[in-house]
Amino acid sequence: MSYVDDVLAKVIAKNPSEPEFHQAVTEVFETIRPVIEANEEMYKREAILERLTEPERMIKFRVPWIDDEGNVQVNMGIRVQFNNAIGPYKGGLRFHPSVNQGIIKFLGFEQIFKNSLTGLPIGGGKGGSDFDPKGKSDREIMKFCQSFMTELCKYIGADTDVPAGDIGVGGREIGFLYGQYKRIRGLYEGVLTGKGLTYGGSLARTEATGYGAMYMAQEVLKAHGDSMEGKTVVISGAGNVAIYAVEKAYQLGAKPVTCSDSTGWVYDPEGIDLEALKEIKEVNRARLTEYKKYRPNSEYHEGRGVWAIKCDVAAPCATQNELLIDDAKQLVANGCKAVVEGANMPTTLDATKYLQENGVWFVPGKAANAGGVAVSALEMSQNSERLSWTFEEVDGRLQGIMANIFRNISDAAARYDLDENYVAGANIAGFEKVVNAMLAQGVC
Ligand code: NDP
Ligand code: 2IT
Repeated sequence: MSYVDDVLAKVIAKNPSEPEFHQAVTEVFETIRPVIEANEEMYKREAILERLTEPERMIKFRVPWIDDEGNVQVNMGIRVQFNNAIGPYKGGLRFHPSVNQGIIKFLGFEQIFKNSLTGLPIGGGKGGSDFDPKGKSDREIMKFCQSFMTELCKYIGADTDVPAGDIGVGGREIGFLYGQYKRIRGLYEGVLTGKGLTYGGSLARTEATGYGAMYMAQEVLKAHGDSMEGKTVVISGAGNVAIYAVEKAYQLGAKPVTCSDSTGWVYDPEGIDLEALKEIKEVNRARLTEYKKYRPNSEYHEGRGVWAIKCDVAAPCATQNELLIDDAKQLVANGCKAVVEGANMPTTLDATKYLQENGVWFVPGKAANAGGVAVSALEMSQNSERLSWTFEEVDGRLQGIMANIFRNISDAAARYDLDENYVAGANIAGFEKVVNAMLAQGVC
């Protein structure tokens, strides 16, 4: 058995009931196989793949809090510090009832390679809780965040581990988490990113992931002699990433026509009304059923279904495994040219393969959604020098970083005769930097 297959089998056996983690590791291992096989003895001797798949540290803790009725509630909190070979652990916190150890491990594993691709000095980590923010009052959110940080603050710091937002964690939650960290640790430091602009946040961090995904779409089209101008874009999700993907799609001259949440989806043939979407989701924290009140000519459907709409570019921006094989078939049949993953691992392995085999340019999340964490790293830089850069400065750097990522993943794929396989390119380019650093630092 080859070294890659041997370690993959061990990872699956050693981490039962973690299908998402198996999926993420399988995708990376399958695509870095040529790199490993070119130097198998050395990688095996150094146990690189075993070290890469075993988190450096996992912290699990109880999060007790008291709801508005005075009842004691208990949730699980977790932080996976996966790999700090190239910088402090960096990655978001997810608050969603589906959160478990396997999901946080898959996200933390992906983050290692994504953060490497940004070209910035950040290692990989991820955390979260099975807490469900839906339907909770602001007071309850605050009490939960304070309890969560009371435990987490022992393990993080501006130079050790710097969390940020993810599903269910946005500006409101980061504010409450930051306040509690400051209070307990007595440090006013850049321990979290995605902070508010009045207390150390970076301009353009809110927009960064969605903007970055659309910059990536622009890059991949440009590489094929085309542009976003006049393109129809199908987007899933209606959260932080989706909203700013819609905004940037318009700025690039394209027309985003869909969005979705966990109850249903909207098709607006004239183009999604960005202001309505922001009001529904950012201000009112309401459901997409409200959208029709703003746009009577739009369609609202229960369940899932955005991938059935004809488009040039598809951007899954909600959650993992939301674009399935039948969706991939529909996209191909409708002439879709490019898929850029705004979410983390939104496309299943078989759907990815189908899209690639049918000539769709497929840019995986660890490259396409890296704009968020890249601007987080820029927020860390600004905090360190105690300065704030302008929106134009940060956005300009973001655009440069996305173009650089596209160049690097294209080059890495070409070096192994895997032209246009951006999944392989992203995994190889991300892997090379981390592994060089690991080898240089010895067995640790
Ligand atoms: P938000 O919480 O802001 O929005 C998530 C959106 O996806 C909501 O519309 C939500 O609907 C929908 N959604 C979430 N889970 C499910 C589910 N199980 N089934 C159906 N719909 C679901 O999160 P973000 O926009 O920040 O994150 C979206 C994706 O992007 C995630 O995969 C995240 O890991 C990834 N990402 C985020 C980054 C960031 O900077 N925020 C950076 C890089 C990647 P509802 O409200 O109904 O639950
Ligand atoms: O998946 C991700 O890259 C994020 N949720 C953002 C992480 C960060 O530290 O900004």
